[in-house]
Amino acid sequence: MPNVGMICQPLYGPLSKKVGMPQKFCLPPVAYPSRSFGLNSALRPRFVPPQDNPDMTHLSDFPITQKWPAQHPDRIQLYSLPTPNGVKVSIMLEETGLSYEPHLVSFETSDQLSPEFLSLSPNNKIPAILDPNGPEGEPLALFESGAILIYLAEKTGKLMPQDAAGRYETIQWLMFQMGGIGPMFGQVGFFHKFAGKEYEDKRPRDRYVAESKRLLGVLNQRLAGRTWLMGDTYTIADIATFPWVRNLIGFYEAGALVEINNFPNVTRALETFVARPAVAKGLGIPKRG
Ligand SMILES: N[C@@H](CCC(=O)N[C@@H](CS)C(=O)NCC(=O)O)C(=O)O
Repeated sequence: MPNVGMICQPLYGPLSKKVGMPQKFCLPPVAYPSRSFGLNSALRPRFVPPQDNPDMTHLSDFPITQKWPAQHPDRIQLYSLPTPNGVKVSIMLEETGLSYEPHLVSFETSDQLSPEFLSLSPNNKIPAILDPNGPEGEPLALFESGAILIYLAEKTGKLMPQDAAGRYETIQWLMFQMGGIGPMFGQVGFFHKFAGKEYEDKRPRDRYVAESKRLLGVLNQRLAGRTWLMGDTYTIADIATFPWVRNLIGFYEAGALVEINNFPNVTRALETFVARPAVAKGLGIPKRG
């Protein structure tokens, strides 16, 4: 590694004095590989082809399989419900053609709070997966839809650009959905359609509606002259985003409230999205009981 010296950052504010830290802290420089590090590089997790991995069916060590037994332990196990977060993963699985076995996690019977589900998804939220054939051929359990989408994209080499810059840009829009669109639209649902609609004080509802409109404006601008968030390339960022737009207008019945007609690029992309066969199929998986 070339000696470029230490990287020093000044520490600001009274905290640095209070905790007795030096006014500057220094780190050795990080050596980044000079070549590009897209999905094709050595940093990509190594996946073993299923036919070369006879040991991959040992799912019984995972307590979740006691409540939801695997009929096909060689397939990816999906624990979900067709909500906007849940369908991201069923749509992704349909789009990639991976074989999987869906299991319904019913909120009516509080399945998400069962010890078996919590053993895999400690935040008691769907979706979650268990892949018998994860990196290095070992089983991999995952929760958080964004993490699952990235994982499945890397596993298959699909729905994510192969070049490093395109990959990070896709992740950027994925995070925009995870941190903005999902949480804000969800609050609109609560205050407009569910328990929060009884609240006399409309300020919380109006705050989330205003923020959702702002986010729709950002999406609309990004989609101007682009078919998808990444241009001509359909990616996991679209799979994360459009189920939420569909839900806002459909299930939450908030289309008029957010003045969805002001965002024609968003509605046009939504129409293209729902017309995809894999999307139409994934939207209904797992089947509700
Ligand atoms: N950030 C999480 C959010 C998942 C989430 O909120 N899931 C909801 C359904 S859409 C859930 O499982 N709710 C059950 C509960 O809160 O008890 C993700 O994207 O996976």
